[in-house]
Amino acid sequence: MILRSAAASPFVRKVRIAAAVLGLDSRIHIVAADTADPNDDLRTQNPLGKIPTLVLDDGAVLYDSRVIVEYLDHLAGGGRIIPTQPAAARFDVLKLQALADGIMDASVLLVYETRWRDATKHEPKWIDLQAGKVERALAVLEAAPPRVDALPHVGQIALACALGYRDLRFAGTWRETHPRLVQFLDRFSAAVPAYAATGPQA
Ligand SMILES: N[C@@H](CCC(=O)N[C@@H](CS)C(=O)NCC(=O)O)C(=O)O
Repeated sequence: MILRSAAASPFVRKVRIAAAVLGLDSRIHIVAADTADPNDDLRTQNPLGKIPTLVLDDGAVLYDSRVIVEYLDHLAGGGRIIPTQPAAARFDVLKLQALADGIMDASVLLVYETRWRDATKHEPKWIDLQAGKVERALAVLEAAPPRVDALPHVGQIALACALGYRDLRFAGTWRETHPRLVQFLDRFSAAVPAYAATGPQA
């Protein structure tokens, strides 16, 4: 399988950690994609031109990290990093993934504001809207941080990637005010070697 990727993408990192903890990483070949390049064949593989995009061995394509992690979990037998039962546990995990993905989405949009728009055209109200999502989500998570399991579920993986992206692009400012999330990430990083192995500098 081929994973269209970029080293800094937190969504790609989520997929790579999921593949590693499921023992599937050796079956995935990482191929860099340039989402800004109209000639990159990423846009024929995924009309949205987004990463992660996974090209399967038979040429079929899956995209969106949530779909890809669901597929990887299925390949590994199912119910490994996305619980199937009890339903309450399943939806808690999926909700945590959605919250962490939301932090990543808002953070990526903030990065794009500086990448794609001239400084004179930055829109403070829109920046505040995105920053508020991150702030509120981090506050909710700080109040009740998830535990860390030896085989992490996809919610824990996504949260680690969201925090890692805040470290990379926002100078880790979240650390000062979220000590319980710092502890979560320290524990996650110690329990899941794939976290360090998939970092942007790795
Ligand atoms: N919901 C998507 C989000 C993926 C995403 O936003 N990826 C970014 C890179 S971190 C991207 O491809 N950006 C290029 C674009 O939006 O055109 C997922 O979970 O895979």
